[in-house]
Amino acid sequence: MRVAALAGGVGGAKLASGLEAALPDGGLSVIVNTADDFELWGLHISPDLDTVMYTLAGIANPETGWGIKDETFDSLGMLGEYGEDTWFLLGDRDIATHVLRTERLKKGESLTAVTGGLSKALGIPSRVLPMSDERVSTMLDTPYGRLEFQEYFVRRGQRDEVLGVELRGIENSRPTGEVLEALSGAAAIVFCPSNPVVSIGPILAVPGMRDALADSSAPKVAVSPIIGGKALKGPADRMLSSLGHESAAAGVARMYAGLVDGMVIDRADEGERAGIEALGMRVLVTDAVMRDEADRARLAYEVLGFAEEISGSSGRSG
Ligand code: FO1
Repeated sequence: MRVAALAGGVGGAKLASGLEAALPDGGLSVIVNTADDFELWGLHISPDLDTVMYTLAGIANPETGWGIKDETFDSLGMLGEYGEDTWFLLGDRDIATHVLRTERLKKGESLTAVTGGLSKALGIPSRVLPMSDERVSTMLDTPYGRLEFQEYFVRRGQRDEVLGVELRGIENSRPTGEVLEALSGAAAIVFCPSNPVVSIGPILAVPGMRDALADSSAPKVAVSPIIGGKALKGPADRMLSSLGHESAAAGVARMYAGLVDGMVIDRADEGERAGIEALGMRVLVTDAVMRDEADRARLAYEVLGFAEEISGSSGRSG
């Protein structure tokens, strides 16, 4: 069974690792948001690609979910000594990833090829695919002014109200051949529990992505990143509210209406089942919190079972 998953950072990477564990080697393709990418000290940094890569390679920092475990920060310390502002915590080992990525991109390799090479070297059996090889940057309008995503997220600690989102460069982006192939060959497509505005949103906004999803006859299932009205991690709940969406599993379902066949929601949100079903979606209520690896694998099995059930009941060949 081949599965394609759409993912952003930490929450998406966790479910992706569960899916990888539940599938035969090579069965999973993860299509990752790259609109958080930015440049620092001349390095091309792709936080979500790296979070997914490190998680699937089993080397992610278990406390933060991003970065590498047992990391040291001597290079950053030295940059600080030179008087640089060290607001973005780049670890010594992590820096090697950015150095190589930057070098290979400069030589003309695509981000897809670079990521494939890094993933292979880390022994990852799945395909980690940037949503597109063109550069897209999430810009956020806040009362403080217009901020690049990482300035908002890390430098200013997500304290600003988000009043608008611009995906700079999105009109010139397109899904890569690898992404299109992953979607057309998938027996199930999973929207991971990532921020629907700034993680899944940019993936869906790549021109041609929605058509590719619509063209696929595979069942499409989304896992809500909002539980009991709150995001498990990050600012998704506040962002949904300030942008006029409902900070609830049903609010996420509304954003995905017409795109997905089923929503996976937590037991805490059982009361929202009828509202989501009214949108024409099937609903699976389960424990959607991933505390450890066992939870990731269990949720992944449940998600795949749910997709299969949808496939069977709608007469899909998927
Ligand atoms: N997140 C933080 O909250 N603070 C950091 O200093 C930070 C550094 C960092 C370095 C490399 C990397 O790949 C990710 C890093 N992240 C950091 C996470 C990242 O910025 C966010 O999780 C995503 O962009 C949101 O999906």
